[in-house]
Amino acid sequence: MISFVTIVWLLLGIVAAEDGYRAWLRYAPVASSGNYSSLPSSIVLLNATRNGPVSTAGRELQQGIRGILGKRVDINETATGSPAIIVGTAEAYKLVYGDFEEEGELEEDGYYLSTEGRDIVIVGQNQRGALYGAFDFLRRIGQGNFAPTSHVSNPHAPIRWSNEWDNLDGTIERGYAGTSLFFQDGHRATNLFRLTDYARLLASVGINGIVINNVNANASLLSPENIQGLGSIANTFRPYGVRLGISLNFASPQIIGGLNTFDPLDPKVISWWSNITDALYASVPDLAGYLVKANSEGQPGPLTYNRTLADGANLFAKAVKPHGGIVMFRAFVYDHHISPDNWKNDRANAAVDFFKPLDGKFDDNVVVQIKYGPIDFQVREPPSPLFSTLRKTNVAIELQITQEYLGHQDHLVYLGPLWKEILEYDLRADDRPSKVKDIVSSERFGRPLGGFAGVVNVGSENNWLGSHLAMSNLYAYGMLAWNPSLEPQDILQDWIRLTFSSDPKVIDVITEMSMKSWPVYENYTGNLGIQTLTDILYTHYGPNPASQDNNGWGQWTRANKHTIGMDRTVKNGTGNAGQYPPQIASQFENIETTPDNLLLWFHHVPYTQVLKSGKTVIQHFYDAHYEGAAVAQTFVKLWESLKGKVDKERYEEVLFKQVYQAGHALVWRDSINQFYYNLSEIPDQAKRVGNHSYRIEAEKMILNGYKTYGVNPFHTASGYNAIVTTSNTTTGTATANITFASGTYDLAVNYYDLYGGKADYEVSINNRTVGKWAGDLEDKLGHAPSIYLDGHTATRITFKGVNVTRGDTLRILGKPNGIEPAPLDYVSFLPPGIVD
Ligand code: GCV
Repeated sequence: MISFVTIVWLLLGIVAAEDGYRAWLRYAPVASSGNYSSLPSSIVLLNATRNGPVSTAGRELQQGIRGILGKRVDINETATGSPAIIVGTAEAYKLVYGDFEEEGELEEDGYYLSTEGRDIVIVGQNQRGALYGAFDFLRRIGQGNFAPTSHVSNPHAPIRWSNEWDNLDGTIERGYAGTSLFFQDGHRATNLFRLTDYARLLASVGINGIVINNVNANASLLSPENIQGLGSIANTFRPYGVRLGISLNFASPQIIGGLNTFDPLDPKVISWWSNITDALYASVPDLAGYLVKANSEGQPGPLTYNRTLADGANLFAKAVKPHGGIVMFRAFVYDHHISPDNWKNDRANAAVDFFKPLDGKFDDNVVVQIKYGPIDFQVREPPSPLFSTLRKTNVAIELQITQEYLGHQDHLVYLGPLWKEILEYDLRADDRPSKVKDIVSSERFGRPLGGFAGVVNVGSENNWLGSHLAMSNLYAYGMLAWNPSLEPQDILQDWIRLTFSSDPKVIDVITEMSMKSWPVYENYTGNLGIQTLTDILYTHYGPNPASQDNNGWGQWTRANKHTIGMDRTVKNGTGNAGQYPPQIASQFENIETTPDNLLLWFHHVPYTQVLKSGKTVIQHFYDAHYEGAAVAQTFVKLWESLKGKVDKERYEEVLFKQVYQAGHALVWRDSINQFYYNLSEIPDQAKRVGNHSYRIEAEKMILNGYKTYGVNPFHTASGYNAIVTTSNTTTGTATANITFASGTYDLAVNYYDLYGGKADYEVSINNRTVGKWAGDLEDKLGHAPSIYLDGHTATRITFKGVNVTRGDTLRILGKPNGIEPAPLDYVSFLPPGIVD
């Protein structure tokens, strides 16, 4: 029989306000406590140091068990003789209880969890491991999984870090969730309370290090005051076993040190860094180390003095060595002024070109941190060939949780499957199995160090990443860094149960949306390995394929009227295919053996090139964009099917994003298709591209106070034009006679929502108001802002089930505000089931 108290506690779990702050650590009640009805009533903490991870584990277990099972457990510091949840290091456990049955050795940060006997035993190789074991236990019971278990779990790699690109002024580079939790006005933030909760989140998925400032580093982080501030930040992370790291500006000795050089071999520079390092360790005794971006995108580095990148890395390695620190040295080094006129130039070659000659020259506490692909977190890239090139150097893989090229958390893109594909990729070094995951774990080439770095960029938004569903990426990052053999779908479903609910419908729906989301996003952005096709010169958000080419950034597509793609072959192109080990190189060298999804990454082909699928390249583009955008529409309906099954606040917030994504997917679809249709002049076999029979173009309406505006890029407006008010104080109206057959339609209005103003709109039919809205998405979404009419600001609002009689008058009234001239693109009258 369920008691009254149990019912109240279950109800409390259901109705508690949910804003996403607690993420997967909600500790929501589970309905059946199964075997755990006889859970011990006390926790015994062995060798717990004040504020150490074992103490944290005790508090976390207490809180979790209370939330999940409604049971109060006490904490003791010594064995009681009664059944207990015993938490501590293996060493401490053995002293008190003797050996424990463990299958497999405990490695650094690993743990043993047993729920099979009278006691629940959670034993870590170190204190951090014990905390991870506690989180494993809580993850299980939090999902209603009460099956007895006894297992050892060791991390796949020692380095499992988050990187945050926070600036001292409180902004976050490529952050889409508000302002910095770490810094404000040039100093550490005054209020650090959220850092404790962030530390919890990170520790709960096995992250053991955090670099808190942008790799484009500000030297004034090293001022005495800021060094002291770092001490306070480290104190908030330490109880969770998360060690602090910082990014360095290579030129600091000159910028803030008063030296006239930052030459890494100059004795004055060496001693400056050694002193600063000592000061840092005095403030943060367990500082994990440094992260360095050098000679990349305008950052200073050793090349200025004709020193090698290894000279630069080793300078820091030697400084931190006596303190036990490490240096993460980024392989993201390239020249962003290369000439596009030379068809042999290739940014994708840069990492191997720079680092191959240095293999073996890095100190053993240097780890070269390599982005997963050769360019920059695109929607699809092959793994970086540097992974198989460096044999005598420690390496780590850099992944990006923040969705810089993948929709800024305003599009749903679950990244587990993308990362998994890269990690499982077998590079066949020396014709032997050489999966990326085994290279970065240091196992394949027998290196002492290796691991993972994930660019997270959490911000001040309550839900951390600005999107409830995007949090699956942070969870999956930690889980895959701990064990890359896990399946992304399994990880996702654990996350859904912990974050939302164990209701099978909730699990099915979020699984379906999330597992489709990466292919869907790839379909309506950049296909066949051409890269994301976003605007790389401005926000990295909406479509602008032309921005890729004819500049020094090297993210070229080489698209012209007849052909497209980078020729990266050895025989004819940039030679990039030849940077891979022979088996992979020969696969990429030949069109026949290159998979369709990387065709344009490696080959320059006519639009009429026939793919393995039997379609031409151009028809694949058209079809994929239509398919992707169509599936994005279904996410709205799928999510709506969860009404009442997800708390109201998160339900509404996710719904808002999905509706927005559905509209923006259409912007992407039309924009990319129109761009390539214009360029190639090859029509869509299905005759969809450029034909929109349900639309009324705003520029074709009768305008009063509005004028036609040629949008740039042209393909980000239907018919290339939009309308804007004639001045930023004039209210405009656009009217048209409706010639569609009488009936019920969904009325969609495509408009532009600019940063810097909140225009008001009203749409009416025969003076009957259909809807009103404001151009205020900048307050509701997180993507990088734009002040122009373009692919970033283009968006759609839909009014459903509008009755229309042929001959009615459609009228839109737009009232400008600030710099936003109430811009309108078109109105669609969509019969049921039509998306256009
Ligand atoms: C932090 C890309 C991003 C930059 C980022 C850089 C890097 O170029 O657009 O914002 O800089 O990568 O990873 O260093």
